[in-house]
Amino acid sequence: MTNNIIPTNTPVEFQKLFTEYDQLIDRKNIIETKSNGIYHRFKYPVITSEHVPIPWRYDLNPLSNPYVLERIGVNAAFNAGALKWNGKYVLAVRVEGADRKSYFAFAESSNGIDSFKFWKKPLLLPQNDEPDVNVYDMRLVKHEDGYIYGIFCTERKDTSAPVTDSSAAIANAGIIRSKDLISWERLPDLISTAKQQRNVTLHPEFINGKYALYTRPQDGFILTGSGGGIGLGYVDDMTNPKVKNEVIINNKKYHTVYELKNGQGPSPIKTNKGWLHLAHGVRNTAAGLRYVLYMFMTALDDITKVIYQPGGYLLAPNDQEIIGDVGNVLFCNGWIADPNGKIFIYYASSDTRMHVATSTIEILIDYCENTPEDKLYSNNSVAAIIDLIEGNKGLY
Ligand code: M1P
Repeated sequence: MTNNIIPTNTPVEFQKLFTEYDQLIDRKNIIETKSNGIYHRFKYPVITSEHVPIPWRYDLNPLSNPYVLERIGVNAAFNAGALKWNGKYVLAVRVEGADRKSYFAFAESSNGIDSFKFWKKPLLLPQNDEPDVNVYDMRLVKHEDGYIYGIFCTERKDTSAPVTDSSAAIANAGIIRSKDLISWERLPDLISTAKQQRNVTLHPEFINGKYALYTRPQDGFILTGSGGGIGLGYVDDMTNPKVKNEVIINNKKYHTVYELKNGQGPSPIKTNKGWLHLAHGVRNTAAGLRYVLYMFMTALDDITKVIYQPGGYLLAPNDQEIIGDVGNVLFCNGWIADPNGKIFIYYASSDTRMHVATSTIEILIDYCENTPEDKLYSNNSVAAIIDLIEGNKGLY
């Protein structure tokens, strides 16, 4: 029994909640045997809104809650940062309440694929002078300076917008750091020249003695305007996080899966062949925006230089993943590489739930090196297929 905290005299309705909850947490995940060879999906999501602990949602006192009503609803649990910590697979989950406010809550699992359990309480985020209205999409990265950084989007109302626009918002990167994932120090928000910043994360190593930050500068809250692309800039001191020399290292491009916008996912993983990057690419369709995940690699001696970029997507919404609060979206801001080379890709579907897909460093390098790049014209795509067919002559 996962949550043996209900006294035996608890009304049976409350006990039922805990029993069902425990069954969900204890459910074993099942690897999908059908695979393209690049990764394996799993049958069950690893975290959903139902994984949020009962005491966070219910008043368990029968006197004040005689009808066993859920008092604080959860809308979704998605877009989690990830880190291997004390031998556990730890996710910093974006939990979104029924009130539309997101917050962060840590959950951990021993094997990375199932039995994720939330820690005792969600994170009460330290605030700067201007409080965050909403926070989301934390990237967790262990930097070589000895700190674990949590870089997330902080959103506030755009007070310069006309009063008729009640939705206008400004997004920026909020930054916290810790040495134990328990006590967190809030640093100033990112200082950059862009009006909006989302999808910011930290390169895990110093570059020429400076912190290197992946950014995504854009003009509007949803639309990139003249900005967009995955940027890279440098910061001298994280306690005064002013980004300098920001350049775009991976741009949006016409008629690709990242035509409208893109964003760095988690911090890149170092390999002996280069840095592995996972990002999201967005295009427009008649049914709205479609978010997919794609990969690229950058050079070990120059992290601004893309050395491989397979054409198309690595992962796109599949079956039930297409449906959710914001449909047709895959988003990833957390992955974990084990010392044996196994990789756990924690991705969210349709702004609703968390999944895992597994692969290895070796396979993802092979995927990046040997998948034809997008040559931007249909006929070039056909030429790549014909090359493959020719190469396969006599082999089947
Ligand atoms: O709704 C899809 C995603 O939209 C945003 O992504 P981007 O920053 O690329 O525009 C984010 O708000 C993300 O949380 C969300 O999943």
